[in-house]
Amino acid sequence: MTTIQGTPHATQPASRPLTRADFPAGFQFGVATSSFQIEGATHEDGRKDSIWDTFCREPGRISDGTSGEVACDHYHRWPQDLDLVHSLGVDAYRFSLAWPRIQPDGRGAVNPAGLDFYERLVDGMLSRGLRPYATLYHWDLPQALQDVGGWDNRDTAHRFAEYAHIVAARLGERVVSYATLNEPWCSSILSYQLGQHAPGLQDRRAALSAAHHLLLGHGEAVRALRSVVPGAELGIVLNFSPTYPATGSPEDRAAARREDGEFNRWFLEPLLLGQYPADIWQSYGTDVPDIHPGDLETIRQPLDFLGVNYYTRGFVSASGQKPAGASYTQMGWEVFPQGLTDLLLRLSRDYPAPPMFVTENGAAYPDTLSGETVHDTERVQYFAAHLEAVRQASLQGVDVRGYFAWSLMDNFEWAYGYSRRFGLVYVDYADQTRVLKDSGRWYQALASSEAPNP
Ligand code: IFM
Repeated sequence: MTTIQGTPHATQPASRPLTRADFPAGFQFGVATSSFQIEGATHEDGRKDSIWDTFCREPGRISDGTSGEVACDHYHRWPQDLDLVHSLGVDAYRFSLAWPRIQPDGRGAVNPAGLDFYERLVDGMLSRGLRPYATLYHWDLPQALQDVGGWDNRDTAHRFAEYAHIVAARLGERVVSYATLNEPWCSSILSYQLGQHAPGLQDRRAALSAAHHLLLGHGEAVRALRSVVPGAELGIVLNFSPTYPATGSPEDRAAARREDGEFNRWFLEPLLLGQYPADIWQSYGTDVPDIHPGDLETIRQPLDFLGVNYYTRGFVSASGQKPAGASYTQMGWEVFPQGLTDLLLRLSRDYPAPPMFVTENGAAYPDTLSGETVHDTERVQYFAAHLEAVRQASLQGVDVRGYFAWSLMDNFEWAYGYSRRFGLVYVDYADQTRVLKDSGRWYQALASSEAPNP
């Protein structure tokens, strides 16, 4: 495998607005959300605490001091929210299920009200002609499992497979696509080593153990799901940050290779190759996870799709150099659409990758409501450039089958609380009004354009 380098030509934006005809027949346009970020109703109908409820109660963890208690109140407003998704003209809705609604203690007894909620939601999608793309774990682990070690405890992998089985047994193939995990880098490294996400630990050994158990849980869940929903598409969603050395110096190249290994290859290679990257394994010394015989075979399950979340690249410089002329979103993330083309090309050329979906891509900017809308020109440009980047990859032969904008609406942005807005739809948290932004109208025009002939 080679460290990614920029392809020689910058992405040329199309001179006219993109339409469906610019993408392959059957290409899915969608929008994405996750349970904890939008649902609220954290203690209704039998749901118990997740690690994020606990984390939000710890002083200083969330920058604006808020929590997911109400969020977008989607638990109560889901019919209107699905109407909104439908009004965008998209094909698909990517959502996640809250494990603590379904198994409030993370094991054993199932809470029927939790399953009922997601069944209504899925049926609500189908009745509106929307294809349900479910994610089983988007970070809201039942607190009861954290109390016995969370993902650092190998048993959590088995509990996750059991939970996946319960969900699929109820929702079946009405859900067309099941992703096991969303962004395991975040639920391990960011959460157990960097301390920025729940449970807020700073322990590299625990983080690598959590990462291994997440991947193991993924493999066990895929096996369980295959037996219950053989016709559904099964996969996993990873967040990628392709790394680019600032210069051709050996120091920058080595640093970029290392960052690529820790961020991207550490998760990708066990899944697709059945092994951890040897260079990074060695560099982790005694912090490496305890691997049992058969674990890597379990982790490397045949997949129907790989979900690719892309927001920005890593620009790696041993001397702290910054990219020239770069622009940044409110997250401080560089806007670099070319990275998405490069990433998709690399995944399809260097790995035995299954068909891919861009399962998240989007940008936070400081929106202001102006009259009946939000003029979020920068977000429109961000989406246009990244969709163009997807088109470029597709033109170069990458099997990319869909794109999900992050996010349907503004929501709880984890450690940033409500201070970062990613939505196509503006949410006024004071009264839960939803207002379509210019970016929402832009995406609607694309999704509503005429589809190419199959
Ligand atoms: O909001 C998150 C989402 O939950 C996971 N991927 C990145 C998004 C933006 O930070």
